[in-house]
Amino acid sequence: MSYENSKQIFQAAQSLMPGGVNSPARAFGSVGGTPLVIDRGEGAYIYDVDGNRLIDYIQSWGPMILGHKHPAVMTAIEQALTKGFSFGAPTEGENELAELIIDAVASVEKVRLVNSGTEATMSAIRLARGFTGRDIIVKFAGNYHGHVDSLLVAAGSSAATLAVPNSPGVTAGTSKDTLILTYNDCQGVRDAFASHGDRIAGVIFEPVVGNMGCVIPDSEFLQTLRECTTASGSLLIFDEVMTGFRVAYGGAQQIWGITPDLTTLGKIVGGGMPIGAYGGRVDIMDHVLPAGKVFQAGTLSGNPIACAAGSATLRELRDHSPYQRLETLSQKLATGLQEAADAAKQVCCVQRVGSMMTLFFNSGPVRCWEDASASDTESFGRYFWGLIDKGVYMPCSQYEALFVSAAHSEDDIQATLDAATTVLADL
Ligand code: KE4
Repeated sequence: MSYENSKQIFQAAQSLMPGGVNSPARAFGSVGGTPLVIDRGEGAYIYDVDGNRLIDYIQSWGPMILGHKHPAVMTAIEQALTKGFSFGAPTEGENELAELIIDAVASVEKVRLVNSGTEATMSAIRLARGFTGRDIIVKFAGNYHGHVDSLLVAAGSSAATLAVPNSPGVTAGTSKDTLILTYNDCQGVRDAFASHGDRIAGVIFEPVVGNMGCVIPDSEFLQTLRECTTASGSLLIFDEVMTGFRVAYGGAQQIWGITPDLTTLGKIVGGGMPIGAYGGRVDIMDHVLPAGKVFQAGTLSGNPIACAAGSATLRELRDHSPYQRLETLSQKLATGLQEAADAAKQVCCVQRVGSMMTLFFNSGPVRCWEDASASDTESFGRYFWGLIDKGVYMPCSQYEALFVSAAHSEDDIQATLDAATTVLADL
């Protein structure tokens, strides 16, 4: 496959945007080589500027669960465009998307629409602090919640839970109120609440992790988070930006049977257009300005075109549920990838929830960041490029999840497994 046009366009991008990209995840930093410049998408496929067709398992990092250019979403966007693009005033389409979210996610009684997952998580932790009057936010190593200053932190020294900035520009003052714990470590959660419980405003975590690769919470871990937050008067925040409408129509909270106090959403909820959302108990949400005093605002929040795309996507998922078919296709892919790795005597484990999964170059099980970070990322890079050359577009990092869409066919899954079998055998 030729990538010459991608190389030329990406080279030109270097002098225009930092690293030639508008988000670092796209820069192929951990797999090397030049990112493919994408020209268009159709269903389960993307086409790069060199005319190569690839089976797309990134899907814009999750939003395109229906596949690219789904007719119902296209029609909804086209119809919305005839009325204008943005008004900065209430529109009925915002009511419609809010109602779809509230009807879908049991714990969400009221919702605020924003423009990204980052805005959703940033706002949710501000709300948790405003509602409780407390300062500390607990997060977990290996969980990503967007580029929120206070969550761009790494485990610090001393108690191993004190956070320190892990990006220039994030101040010690910003990170001092963040505690970092280990995912799936129940005793660590109990110890943190024993030491700081009356100062903890909230706990935010990924109820299925996508951002260290797909890592699954133990049921005891979920129960411990719910019990400790309830007992201490802290808020439990499910960051469902990735899992919302992905692992189930009602998100991870539907499959785990745990009720959070706040939920953050993004990706699928906008159908590929820039939308995030945060919502939860009405007594909490009514603290948000102008109902309450916790400030949060946005020029393009609830944008009519984005709401049309999001509502059309959620209606399609609600009325023509793809989840059983996604489960069947995803199980076949996960089983086949594991079998191919085993046949090639590669030390790998596949971890999956619904239509999100990761092939770790790791003996597994991967239960936390310490486990994940021991993966063989060099082998992953060769696996990634081997699949690119065979027309399969996997997430460009060991620490991401791949996504199966409703547009993927049995043939696409089989073609992917055929390619992976060869690539893994030749690694
Ligand atoms: P955005 O601000 O990128 O819309 O959402 C941030 C976010 C929040 N919470 C979770 C659980 C997320 O996964 C994300 C964003 N996910 C990454 C990919 N793992 C987005 C890709 C990128 O940064 O370009």
